[in-house]
Amino acid sequence: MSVFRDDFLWGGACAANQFEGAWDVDGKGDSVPDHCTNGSHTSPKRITEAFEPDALYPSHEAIDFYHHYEEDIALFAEMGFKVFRTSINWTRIFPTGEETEPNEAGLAFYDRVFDCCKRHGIEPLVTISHYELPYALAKKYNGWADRRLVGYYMNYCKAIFERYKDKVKYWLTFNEINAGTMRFGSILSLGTCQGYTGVAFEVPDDIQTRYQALHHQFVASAEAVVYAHEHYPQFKMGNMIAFSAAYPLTCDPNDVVAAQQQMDNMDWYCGDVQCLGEYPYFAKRFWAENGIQLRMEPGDEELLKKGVVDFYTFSYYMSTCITTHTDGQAIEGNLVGGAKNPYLKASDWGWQIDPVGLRWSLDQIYARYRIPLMVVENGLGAFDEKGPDGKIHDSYRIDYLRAHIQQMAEAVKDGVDLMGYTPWGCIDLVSASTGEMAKRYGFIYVNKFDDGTGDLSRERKDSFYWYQKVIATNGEELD
Ligand code: BGP
Repeated sequence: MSVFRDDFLWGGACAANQFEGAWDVDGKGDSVPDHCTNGSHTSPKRITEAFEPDALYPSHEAIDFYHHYEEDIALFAEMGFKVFRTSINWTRIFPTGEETEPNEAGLAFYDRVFDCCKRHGIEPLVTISHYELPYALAKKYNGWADRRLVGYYMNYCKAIFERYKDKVKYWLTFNEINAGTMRFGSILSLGTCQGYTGVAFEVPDDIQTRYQALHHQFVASAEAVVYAHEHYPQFKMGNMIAFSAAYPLTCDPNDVVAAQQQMDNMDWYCGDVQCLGEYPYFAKRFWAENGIQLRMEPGDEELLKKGVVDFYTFSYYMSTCITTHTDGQAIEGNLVGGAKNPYLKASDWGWQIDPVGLRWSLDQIYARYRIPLMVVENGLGAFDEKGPDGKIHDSYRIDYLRAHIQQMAEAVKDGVDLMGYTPWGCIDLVSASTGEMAKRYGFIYVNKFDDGTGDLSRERKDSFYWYQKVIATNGEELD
């Protein structure tokens, strides 16, 4: 007997800017990622205001899901997907973010995508904003630093809610909203990069601006949830957090406190606002010690209280260790690095692989919020080489996913209410951190390479057939 619910949502996840391509087609405007060049593990991607003729902008073509969606969704259906997590490209609907009328051609594209999902019995799970802010809003307003973004976001939400009310039930307000607690977030999610050109993740940091911008996102998220609940009671509204599982490197109590603070700032700061409807108890001290003066408007506190989400979703790739000692060896990671854990191995990109940490995270989150959870990103970014038979034998990816599913099952046995699982990049796509194609996550291989070449053809990897079996047996058959 499977431990997972009968209606468990098995599927996969993608984000518009990382796989759609067609960046200027059918009236689409340019978004912040459209201004980012490619990079690699060793050479960072850049953001440019003007498009440089010799530079490569990977989002412009990506894997061209825009013109391959029927083929791709058919492949997802062949694996047995129950759910497909994707995002709407804000700039397809409102090219600069400021229009009063949505772009019909953009809306029609997602009608086609959701209809195609429906034909295959796949439920869409839509991230409203996944690192795809209209560039015009970054340029004119310094992104979310300006409270007027709340209004533009709401215009966008109202347009897509009304249009897709019969096609989409599950919505996530912001991807990895806690990216805003880190410098990375300035480019990725907050768009607080007005006038900046250079290495993307080296935007001059201003913590006051960042936390104010994040507050505006909380307000926008809450307003969207309240609006959705009032007008579309059938909707289920979720948040999305890049979950950082942080362990103390040693049992030195100072390390324990440091690890706790890391999780407070990275995980619970945003989770508490979106699930409990208020800033956590430690926020005041954090603001004071970091010189942050948060400007709240009358009514904000009530709005946050009312706008709590129905379910909690998160990405989980790795864990990290925190230490107050100087001898820890640094590691890289999804948004956040830390110290090396001697018990864990890392991916080729230095992310420490820790399936047990997923069970621990699920238990921690569920203990705190007691609402249904969903793992909406997880996976192994790896170099895939074709074997002599011309196929991708990605046993390393299967091993990674199997171990994580086994730990999800343990968490379910612990009593966690887990709704579903959508591994990241179910079809190969552009990396958010480096802009590479070479960092592949998919069950489906795409012939597209870092230099922009490739015929975009799709091929099933070994993991495709493996995942098909996992879904068919509701997670029981993992070999
Ligand atoms: C998350 C993002 C995704 C995705 C993933 C993998 O932070 O929500 O957009 O890309 O990480 O990261 P990367 O692409 O850098 O390997």
